[in-house]
Amino acid sequence: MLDRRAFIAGGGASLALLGTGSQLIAQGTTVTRRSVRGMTANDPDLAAMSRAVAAMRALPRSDPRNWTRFADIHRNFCPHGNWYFLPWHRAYLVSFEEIVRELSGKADFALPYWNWTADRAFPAAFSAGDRSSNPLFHPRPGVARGLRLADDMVGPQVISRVMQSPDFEAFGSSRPQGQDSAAPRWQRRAGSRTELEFNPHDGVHQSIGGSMAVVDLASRDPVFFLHHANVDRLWSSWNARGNANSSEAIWRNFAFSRNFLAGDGSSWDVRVGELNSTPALGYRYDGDDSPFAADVAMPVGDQVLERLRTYRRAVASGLLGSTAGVRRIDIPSLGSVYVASTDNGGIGSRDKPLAVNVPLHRTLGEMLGEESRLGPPSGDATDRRNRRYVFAFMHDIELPLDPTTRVQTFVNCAELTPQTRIDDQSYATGVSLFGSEHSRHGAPADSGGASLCIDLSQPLARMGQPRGPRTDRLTVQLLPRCESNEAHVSNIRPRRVEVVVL
Ligand SMILES: [Cu+2]
Repeated sequence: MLDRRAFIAGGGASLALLGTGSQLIAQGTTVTRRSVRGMTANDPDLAAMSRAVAAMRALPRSDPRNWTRFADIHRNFCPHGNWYFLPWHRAYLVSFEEIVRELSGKADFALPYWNWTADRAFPAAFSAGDRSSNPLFHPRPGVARGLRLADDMVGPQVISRVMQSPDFEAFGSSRPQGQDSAAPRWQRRAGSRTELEFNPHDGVHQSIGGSMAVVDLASRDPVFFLHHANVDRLWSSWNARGNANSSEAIWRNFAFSRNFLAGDGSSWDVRVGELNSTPALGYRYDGDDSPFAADVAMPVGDQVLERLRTYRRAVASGLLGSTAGVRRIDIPSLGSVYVASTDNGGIGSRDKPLAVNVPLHRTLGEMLGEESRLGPPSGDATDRRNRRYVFAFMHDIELPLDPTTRVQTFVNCAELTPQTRIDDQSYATGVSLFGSEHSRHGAPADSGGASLCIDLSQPLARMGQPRGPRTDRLTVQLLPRCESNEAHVSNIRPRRVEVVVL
């Protein structure tokens, strides 16, 4: 991997990466991104960010660092719902940090982050005053209504579930369907959105509202960068726990060309493989190692990773197709992976949850073996070897017209009604829908339908699986919630539901 400092020594085209203002970085300093919690408005990093945002707003349109033009980079290039989501946004933050260094004169500027799990209230420095007195201010309907981020979106349980994702594509959203090369056209095609993205990431965007709730405008709100710094911090923290990023060439070799800027406004091209680790990019996070240490165990064992690799290879090779039914992939000495798929014509709405029955033709106990355990790994070696996962993929989703709809997902709930609460043992998680306008209007026309990957292991384990009720099907249930007076704007329909028993 290339080190940012190595670029300097190497010279050549990559020199542009640093711009001219970052003397401290050039000398090998790693800056520390700190939590915004407790920072006062005159904190040196916040003050530098504030100065730079004001300067970017004052730049003419002819300068690519002009605030609106810099925000348009997000509109024009950002990937969501696929495995470029994390590296692309990491590079966008680095680009912003470089510009702030250049324009604020604070050469060791480090972007603060907003740890919404620990700090549910909106960062005060961003909501104080008004547009004329505070460059970090922005109109935010959600904040004006008294933002309260729910446990179900950003709470410790959600974050530890995210941190227990077994591999990179289960953690940071998966590869676009059918991707067969690292050609630029794959950048914004649809893969499957996983919980880090569809729950805390999408949910916080949506909850803040205003620009933040719309992909095309999101980064016009300065808090965008603190929100994404926390997403980026969770990625770095997942790695620090011993989880590896994807080793696939079509991920690592993918180039973001002519997307980003160096501090001086020249173009900065970067490959995904260069965005793998934060120290190589000149920064780290404070308290990197201990945000959720108490309830997060070790990474899964090699057996689980081998099952996942086999499954992903089968998907990539087109082996699984998309016809309804159950398919089995046998793995020498590791048993079998099952993929059960069904088409769906039903629609779920606020008043009437959707239940999709996915026939398995045998019980989960028969698929998994009685020795197996579902859900996240503990430190025990046998336990890690026998650890299994059940994922539900919802493909080609027709999304609700009201993008503020939040979709609660359940599995095998005996009596799901609009009154069912999320402390029910069958509850899996909640889905927010940032970027649904892109999926609906097809901003990149060929991006494919939205797709979600939901981990059912925890609710199924709570319900006693694999030894529990001997049912030969799984019922995946969706309950949209929205405030609108008209129920139909919450309508959701996944055209295909796939259950993967790993
Ligand atoms: Cu975002």
